[in-house]
Amino acid sequence: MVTIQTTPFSDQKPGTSGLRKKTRVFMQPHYVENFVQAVFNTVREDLPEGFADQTLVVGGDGRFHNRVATQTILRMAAANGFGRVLVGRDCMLSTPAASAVIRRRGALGGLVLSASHNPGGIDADFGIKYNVRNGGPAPESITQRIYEHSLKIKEYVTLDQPDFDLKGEGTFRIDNSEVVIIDPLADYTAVFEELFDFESLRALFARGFRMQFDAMNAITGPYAHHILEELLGAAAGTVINGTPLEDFGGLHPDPNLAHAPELVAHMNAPDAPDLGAACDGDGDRNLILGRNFFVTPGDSLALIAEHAQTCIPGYRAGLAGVARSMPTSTAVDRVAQAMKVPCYETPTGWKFFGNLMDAGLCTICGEESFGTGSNHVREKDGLWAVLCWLSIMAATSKPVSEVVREHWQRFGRSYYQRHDYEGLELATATEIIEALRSKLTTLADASIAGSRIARADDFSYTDSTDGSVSAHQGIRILLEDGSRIVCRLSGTGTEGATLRLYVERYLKDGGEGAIEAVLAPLVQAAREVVDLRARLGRDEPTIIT
Ligand code: VG1
Ligand code: CO
Repeated sequence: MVTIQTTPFSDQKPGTSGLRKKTRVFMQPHYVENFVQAVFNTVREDLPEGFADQTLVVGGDGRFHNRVATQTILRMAAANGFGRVLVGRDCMLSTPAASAVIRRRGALGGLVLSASHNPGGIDADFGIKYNVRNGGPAPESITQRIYEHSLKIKEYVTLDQPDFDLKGEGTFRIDNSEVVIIDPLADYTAVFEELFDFESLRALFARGFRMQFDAMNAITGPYAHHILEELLGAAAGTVINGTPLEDFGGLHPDPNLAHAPELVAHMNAPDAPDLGAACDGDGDRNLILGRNFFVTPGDSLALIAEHAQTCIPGYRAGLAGVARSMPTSTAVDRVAQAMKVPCYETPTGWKFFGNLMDAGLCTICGEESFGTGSNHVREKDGLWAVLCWLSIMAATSKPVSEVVREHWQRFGRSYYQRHDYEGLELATATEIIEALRSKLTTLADASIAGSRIARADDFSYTDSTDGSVSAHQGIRILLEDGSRIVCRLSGTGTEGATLRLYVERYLKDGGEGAIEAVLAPLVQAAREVVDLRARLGRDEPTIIT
């Protein structure tokens, strides 16, 4: 065991989902080590008896630097005295699989190496997030303490020993620690077998149901090959881009209409399969497509909540409640109302759902950013959403588009878009938000896009389970006709700033309106309120999802 002297880095403050930086930043000497030691120092404050009886889970999405960082963490975990470290074979674990392992093995927590939907490679992005005992992302109270530790770190401990061979399962013993290499698929698959009716899903594929799943050259490839093709009998070739690559083959592993063009083209072709789906770099996001039909994340969340009890055995007892992040469309609110269960509105980022789930208040939750999940783990879960949709297909025998249209007929439709303005100067983006914030009181009496503003505020969230408050979570402008404009800055980027503008208009019109036309007045109003042209010299976003 060796103790290494180090000096702090000033920028190790976790954002929406862990610490995310350019890969080369993480490759600086001591950078990973400092952050990991800051995590251990934080966690140890709450564990007077130390780490000897504790288990740590380690794995990542296979991107560039994943393997190097994993070896560093294994050496440090052993040197810090962890009794057991569970590491995914070849360093692999998707984010929801890591959550499943932490929960099923009673681990203290886990380190997940990923920058999620951000591109990978030496000139792209890398990240580390710490998950706690419930399997979910560390809450803000802990990430703040990690940051404080990172600012005063003086040394870390590690082992003077060569790399572990992580290619096959097995156990290494070092003094009082053991490093156990686990099958990254096993715990996750076991969770799915408890939740879903594999028999009926197998029968669905046996009836000739066809799907295409795009793993985007990222971590879900092996999981999808195993679960969809091997266990459920989907045809060989169902999974495309199914081998995890360190740079995702140059793809941007963000499953949306812009970044999954191969899948979209396939689903719009004359011989399109029944269902199309894709997941992001670390396997927690999902895109759901029907033939020539895009299911928005807000609608997907609402539909899964609507059908879970009748279509999926794991939810047969009903839902305790649902939750969505504040900018996410209100479609799920109406389902909750019909089901007479509570609907919680949280800030952006999965870490806020965990407390609600631990307290038994919420079963299914989601975000507009292509994330859906439930209390089976404490992360959003891309393949879970895919199996939910397969379950809906198996139970209803209707095409995706028809299921969604029936939902719109019954509940009305939230026409919804997110407009991202990427690559802004941080100062400019901050000024935009501050200017908007200072306008809030005057906005209260105004009318925009043909409706009066009912309320304009800066979203602040009080966690009902522990009373913690998270302020400044995005500016909301709520109109009397139910439309909403939301504006906030991204907390996952690695250079400059990204401004996100979310627009939603609710209509009980059967859902057949053209989305651009329906949203045009609101988009126009949003751009004017935020004053985009004056501040950016442009008002067209970089990407619309
Ligand atoms: C984005 C999304 C948010 C999501 C987060 C992590 O955060 O908006 O909904 O939870 O990414 O997703 P931000 O702060 O950039 O808006 V993942 O799949 O990248 O971990
Ligand atoms: Co992700």
